[in-house]
Amino acid sequence: MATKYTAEDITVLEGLEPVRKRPGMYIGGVGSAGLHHLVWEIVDNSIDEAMNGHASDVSVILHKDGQSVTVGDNGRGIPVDMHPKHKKTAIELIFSTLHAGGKFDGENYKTAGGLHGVGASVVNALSSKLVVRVKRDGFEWKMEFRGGKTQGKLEKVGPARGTGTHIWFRPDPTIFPKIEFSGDQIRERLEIASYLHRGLKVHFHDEVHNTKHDFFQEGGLNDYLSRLIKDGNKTTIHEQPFSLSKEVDGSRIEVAFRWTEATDELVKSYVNGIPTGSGGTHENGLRAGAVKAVRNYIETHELTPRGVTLTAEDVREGLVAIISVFVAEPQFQGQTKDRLNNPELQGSVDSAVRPALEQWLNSNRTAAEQIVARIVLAARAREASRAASAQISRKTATSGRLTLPGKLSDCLSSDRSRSELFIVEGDSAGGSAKQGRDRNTQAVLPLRGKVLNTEGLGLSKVLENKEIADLVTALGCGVGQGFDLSRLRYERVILLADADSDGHHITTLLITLVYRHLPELIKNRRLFVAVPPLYRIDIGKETYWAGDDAARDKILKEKARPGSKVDITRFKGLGEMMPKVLWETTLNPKTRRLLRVEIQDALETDRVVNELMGKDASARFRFIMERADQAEPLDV
Ligand code: 1YM
Repeated sequence: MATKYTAEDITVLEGLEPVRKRPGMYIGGVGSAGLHHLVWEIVDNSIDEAMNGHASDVSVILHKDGQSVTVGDNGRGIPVDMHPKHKKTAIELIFSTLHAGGKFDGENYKTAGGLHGVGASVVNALSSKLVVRVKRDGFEWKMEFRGGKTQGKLEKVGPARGTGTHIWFRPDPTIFPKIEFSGDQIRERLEIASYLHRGLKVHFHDEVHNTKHDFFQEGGLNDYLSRLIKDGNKTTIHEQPFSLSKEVDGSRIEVAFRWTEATDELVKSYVNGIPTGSGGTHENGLRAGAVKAVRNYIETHELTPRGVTLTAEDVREGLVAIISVFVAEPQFQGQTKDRLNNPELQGSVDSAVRPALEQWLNSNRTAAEQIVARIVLAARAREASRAASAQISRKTATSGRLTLPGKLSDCLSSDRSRSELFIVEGDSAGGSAKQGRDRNTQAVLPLRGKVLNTEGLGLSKVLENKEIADLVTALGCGVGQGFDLSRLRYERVILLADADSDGHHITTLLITLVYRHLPELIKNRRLFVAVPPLYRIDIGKETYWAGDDAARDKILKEKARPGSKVDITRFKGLGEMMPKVLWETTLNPKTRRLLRVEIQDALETDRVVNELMGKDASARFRFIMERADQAEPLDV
């Protein structure tokens, strides 16, 4: 219960002249921000009254002239009784003297940010005209001021039902060079206030734009969080947000957050309902507490990934968070006074968030797993793109070279527009390709064993596979959110596997990997499949190469004369091909055939890749890429 307010409780220090002389000291400046500050001050008094349990509705009207505002509430009404010592009414003291404040018991928070209850008098001092109407004890009262000075006595208008305070004011044009209130700014601030003060009903009538808004958010911060995620077009990682509302050492701490797939971090912070755009101790405490909780969870459940260290930034990537604290004596810092500086808040917030979040993770295991996977992914993407950017200057920096996979035989030229990467199945085929290639422009990366089937796997799982991680590193363009085509180290990425069904399977797995995790390579027409020959056909002194049975038969039909000596060799694999032959048939841009991997129907491709997953690989191969015998040779 709030202590009953009487006029005796007001401490008077001085008149309003100092405010008119140096407005900047009280409202930050006389520009647009200072002008709107006047509205916030009066609104804050109404919100205080509501938050202390005496009012349910706050209303604001931006009048048609765009230069005057009315703020009202249905609270107790500003006291109108006479101050025994000063022989003035409470309302007059509140509006016409500086540092006059009400009496607050420990249970109440004053939301006023830094002005500590002097808001009403500051607004009055800086208004050419201000009219306050109070309904209280069965009557309506009215008092008028000009430039902060009373215009006659407190007037008893007449009997009235209900209670409340309404203040109309017009800022002083001799103080503010430009008086033009922004309906959008007021609306936004009021809407946010309705999120920060759950259950508060806020009404805004913008007479300039002829619009009316009613804000009431039952879900409080959680509703605000949903709005931030929706407005930012962010994809969430887990179903339910984490939220907390706790009293610590006399401060109220309210927090809501959720992880998204976004690569940035978004934290909105407030102190006593006032935005702290430059953060401060409460934000620091939130970050520290959240990071510690997640790290603890990862350690306790032995989820630490191999080969990558999780930084605090990894943990916070994609986080969308709101922290709202109510503090008895906020200290603000910084140029624009929008950073909270109360040192005790950091510890209070940290120690409120950490155990609560840890407990939440433990009782929401699905969400916890999704969050941890997201964080590991952030770490892997960070390391992959760091490696990639280190490689960018592969010709100039030796240290950059060292981070490339050891088995990559890179090309010598640093001209990316001419360079190609062959991804080759198996070490022996890799050996032939390495010897047979044009080492100036062609790089070779041999892959060992079967490639991981990535269909249906999350990026973090995919990157745990060493072969794939090496491939991503060699490409240099990063993966997932960190993908950047401009950092791709090669003009063409060419898959080279045996012409048999095993080879097709491997090609299919690699296309699946690219399709799901590096789709930009396909979209930008940078992925190709090489067509190595399956047959060598010697007819007399001439040698021909055929990629499949149909090509073989065509050559035999067209080239073989009756009686000519025909010798057909079927290659077992690329590995047994002489390097020179491999160059002639498969690598040499002048004579080879390449198939470009294209997606003609994205939805259909998605369906097929999905459907055929784990089924006959060569069938899938036929679906995904154009068939060799249908494809036009590419002039690349
Ligand atoms: C449109 C702005 O100022 N409402 C309002 C203000 C006050 C009270 C009620 C009030 C407070 C108390 C007792 C108390 C006051 N504020 C101050 C000061 N609306 C608006 N509604 N009875 C009524 O705090 O004990 C003094 S009274 F000075 F803090 F601003």
